[in-house]
Amino acid sequence: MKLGMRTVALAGVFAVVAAAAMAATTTATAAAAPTATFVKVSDWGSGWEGRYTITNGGSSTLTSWQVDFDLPAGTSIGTYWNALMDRDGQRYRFTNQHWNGTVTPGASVTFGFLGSGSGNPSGCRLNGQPCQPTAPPTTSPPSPSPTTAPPGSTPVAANGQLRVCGEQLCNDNGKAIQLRGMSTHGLQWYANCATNASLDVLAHQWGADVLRISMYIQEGGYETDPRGFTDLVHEYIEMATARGLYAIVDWHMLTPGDPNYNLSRAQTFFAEIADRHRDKVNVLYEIANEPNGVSWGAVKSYADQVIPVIRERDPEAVVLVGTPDWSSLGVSGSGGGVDAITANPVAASNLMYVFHFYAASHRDLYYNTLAAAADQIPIFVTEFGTQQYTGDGPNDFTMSQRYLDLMASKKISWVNWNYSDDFRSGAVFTTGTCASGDFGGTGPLKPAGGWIRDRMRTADDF
Ligand code: IDC
Repeated sequence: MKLGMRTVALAGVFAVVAAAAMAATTTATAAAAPTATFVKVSDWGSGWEGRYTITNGGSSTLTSWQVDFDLPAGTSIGTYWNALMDRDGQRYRFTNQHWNGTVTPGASVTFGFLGSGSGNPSGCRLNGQPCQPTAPPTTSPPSPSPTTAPPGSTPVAANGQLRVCGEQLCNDNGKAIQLRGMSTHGLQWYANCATNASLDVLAHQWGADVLRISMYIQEGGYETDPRGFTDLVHEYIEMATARGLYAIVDWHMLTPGDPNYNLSRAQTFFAEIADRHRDKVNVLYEIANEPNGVSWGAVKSYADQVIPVIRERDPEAVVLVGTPDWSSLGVSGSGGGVDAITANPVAASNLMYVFHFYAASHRDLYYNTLAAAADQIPIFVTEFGTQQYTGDGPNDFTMSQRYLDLMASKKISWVNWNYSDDFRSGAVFTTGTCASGDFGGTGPLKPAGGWIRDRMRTADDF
């Protein structure tokens, strides 16, 4: 009897050891070749975030990779990052970006995307071979544990489609958030400062959440080549998207100051932008950079004619409306101030009003205006500088820090002017940086660049 029990017990031990040995064998077999493993990281009903991790279990280095899979009808992919995407019907193909194609033995890379609909990928192939060479386990799939957690989740992956909730900007889960980022300089002058290399630095070293794509209309901008500038903006939206950044499409009207002067151009431009990018969750539309010399009524009339063009195509996206007197909410001139806006607001949801300031010039007057207005209307600071309103002259970091503290406490999103190597003090890079193509670290930064980079690198509260 005792012996019998002992035998049973030993048999039990043997069974466990055998199972462990088999598991080890399975793992060893699975590890012999590169694999691609899919995890649905989160699912919010109408959509989800998916990630593939490619692990090189083989003994030779992969120099490129390509993952193909099917999605069922009704399920599609919008935003994606850390890969390039192609699509043939419901068959999707992701290939490496130039910076993550090499996977040494034992290493892994991850790319991700946001899906809508409820289906899952199937028929996965990695470089033409099944993504999982061995039969998938019959037990429940591994839960998304620390090993599958995102190495470098992006701002868009974390927040999804933004909306305006009360006076705040909210993410997909209804949490009020603050975005921080940089504006390009005018694309007609400094497109060479916003490249794949510089945007990698902005996304991965600076920790930016948002890129403002600043397309002037006059001064050699859009009006001189509508097709060329529209294509350039498409390209920048894709570049921001590939890095999981939000993209503000800035209709950078400045001179003349009446936005109605460019009304039909704006309608043409935004129709195409919204058509092309309607399935992305990361595009914000800034329809008038800095109205000036006009009343709030003129700006509102313009907004009333541009917003429907966007909404017809991209119903949910956040729209940003410039305000009188160079987007000062009217404080610096005769535009009528915040009261003119609250008395006659734009009748559209997911809409925010734009405020710009240059700390060394605008000081307490603008600070107090911003502090008061933020409790009354949704505000997005799409442009500010730590220097004078010329974008030049000495920095006032003390005053700038007060503004930043205010914006942090009220979760007002901000974008700093500007990500270029223009000679003025407000351009973050020293002259010649963009031609050199070496944007990393703090070496190429002017004082304003180093200061703003430090403030962007602190953790986001998403
Ligand atoms: C300035 C640029 C400068 C350029 C000028 C052209 O720094 O190189 O020659 O525009 O108009 C704004 C504007 C922004 C200005 C910036 C600094 O939105 O276009 O950039 N500024 O003057 N509003 C307040 C300041």
